[in-house]
This record gives sequence, C-alpha cells and structure tokens, in this order.
Amino acid sequence: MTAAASPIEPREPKYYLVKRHLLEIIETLEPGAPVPTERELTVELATSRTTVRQALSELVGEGRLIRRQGSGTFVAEPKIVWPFQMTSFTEQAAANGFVASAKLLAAERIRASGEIATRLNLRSSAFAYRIERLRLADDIPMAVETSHLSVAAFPGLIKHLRQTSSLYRVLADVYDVVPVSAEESIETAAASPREAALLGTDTGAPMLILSRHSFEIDGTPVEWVRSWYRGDRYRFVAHLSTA
Ligand code: 16G
Repeated sequence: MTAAASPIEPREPKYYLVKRHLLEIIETLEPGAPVPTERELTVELATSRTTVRQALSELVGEGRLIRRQGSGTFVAEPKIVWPFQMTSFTEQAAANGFVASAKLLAAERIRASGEIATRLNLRSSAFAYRIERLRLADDIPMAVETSHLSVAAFPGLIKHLRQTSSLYRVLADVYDVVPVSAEESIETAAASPREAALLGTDTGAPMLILSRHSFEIDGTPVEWVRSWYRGDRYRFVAHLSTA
C-alpha cells in the first residue's frame, strides 16, 4: 500500500503577502493610475522597506506595474499580444495596426562555425552574415533581432537591407526566396546592459528570447534568428487546432 501524499503547504514569504495586497489594488485601478508609495505601504502593512521593494520589483518585472523615475509607480498598460506566425515582423506589425521599422545596429560577414554552420547547413568557416537590428513598431523599440544567413545564398544582402527594413521583402523580391516553415522556440533570459538600453528597460529585467530557424519549401535553411523581446510588454499567442 502506498502512503497518500501529504498536501504541501508552501510557506509564503513576507514579500508575497505585500505582492498579493498590491495585486488586489491593481485590479481596482485603471492603467496609468498611481499605486501607494513604498513609504505608505511600509506603514500600512507594518513591514520593512526591503520587503515592499521586492514585491514592487516583481510586479514591475511581470509587467503589472511601471516605475517612472522621480514620479512613482503606476499600473501598467495591458501587454501587447503578438501572434506566433510564419510571417515577417513587418507583416505581424501591420496585422496588429502598427507600422514596423528597423534600425541596423550591425551587419557583418563572419566565418560560420558551430551552431550557425549547422543551422545554415554551411561548411565550417564558410561565410555567414550576422545582422543585428532593432525592431520598432510605431517607432517604439520592441525587439533586438540577430539574424544569420548564408553569404553564398544571398550575395549583396547587406546593401539591400540598408535600403529596406523588411528582410523577408528583400529575400522575396531580390532572391526569390520565401521561408515557408520554421521551428520557433521561446525561452527566458535577463536583459544585458546593452539590450536594456536599446529596449528602454533595466539591466536584469526579464526578457523573452524567440529563436526562429526557417526553411524554404524544399527544406533549405534560410535563416537562424534570435529576437529579444521585453518580457514585461509582450504576450505571445499561438493558435492551435487539430485540423
Ligand atoms: C520575425 C522573425 C525573424 C524574421 C523577421 C523578418 C521571429 C522570432 N522572428 O521577426 O525570423 O527574420 O520576422 O521580418 O518571429 P522583416 O521582414 O520585417 O525584416
């Protein structure tokens, strides 16, 4: 006979009580409304400033609150819902009512090795492009995107990307290549100082990294891309069906 598992009663850390209290307050407020200050919460809940700060920081990281230097902490706007689709950033933005753009941060030819060579099906030390772009929607920085593509497959790509902000547009118009399928994965990371500065958040803030490995209809790999999004601003949605 097996013993019945005993119910686990997790011990709630003190800051979590403060967090729950704040979540209740947030539910009653509109986006943009101020929440009580650190000092007010410390007095009201008879707890330490450190405890209050931890609760506030977690809610900022989760995108429920937003901190404005010098003016306080406010209820955040709802997250932007971004669909998982086999389309380009430009098309996804348009479908959601935004105008997409890109700022080219880096564009270079590197010798492919390791994962990049494998993903792009290149001989080790063949040339690959490393293209880093800041992606913006309505001029608001949304993601830092690093793309790798084969130089042999797309000669002159960097020149074209200096003129148009859509990689997929260039691939279709100039090279007659359309990525039709992809494997996409999502994982979390903490923002580095550089990503934080580019995306207007704090170093260490939670980020979502989307990786896309895309292919042409015949299975030829097209690109290997990693996109860093602010975890507090975006919610990714996939539509699943059995059909
Ligand atoms: C998306 C894709 C990226 C692709 C880009 C093309 C993800 C994670 N990334 O951002 O792989 O290169 O769209 O967009 O979905 P563009 O044509 O606007 O440059």
